[in-house]
Amino acid sequence: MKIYNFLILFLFSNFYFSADYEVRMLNSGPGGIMVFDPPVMKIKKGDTIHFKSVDMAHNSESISNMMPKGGDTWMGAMSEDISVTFNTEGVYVYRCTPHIMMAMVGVIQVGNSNNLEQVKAQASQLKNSFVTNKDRLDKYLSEL
Ligand SMILES: [Cu+2]
Repeated sequence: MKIYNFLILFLFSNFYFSADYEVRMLNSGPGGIMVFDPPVMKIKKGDTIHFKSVDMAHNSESISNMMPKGGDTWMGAMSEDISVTFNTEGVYVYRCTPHIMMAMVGVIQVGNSNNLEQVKAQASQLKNSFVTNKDRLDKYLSEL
């Protein structure tokens, strides 16, 4: 009976308790100028990331061709927090809309990384639009 109760508790905790994480949007952080911190996250399906507007004039926006098929897109308002819950597994690259030229991007892996090769192919295109921090996205993706 005890074991049965334990199993029930275990199942419930998996289904109903998902984790919450925070990513700060910064003018300057551990990884340089104009960064998401932390820039690379590995989370589970159903987890939520709160993008915190710490410094002004940043946002978080998904990139439609750098995410898994069927994943939800998001578009945060400038200088405002946004919370995103990830219900589709795969690798997501997102950007700060005004600072994409400075490679203000972040990477989130939700569960598996089945679409990583496709994301890397798109990354080599996106890199061309970076004026500074040209190697940043490659570095992030290599950390997965
Ligand atoms: Cu920004």
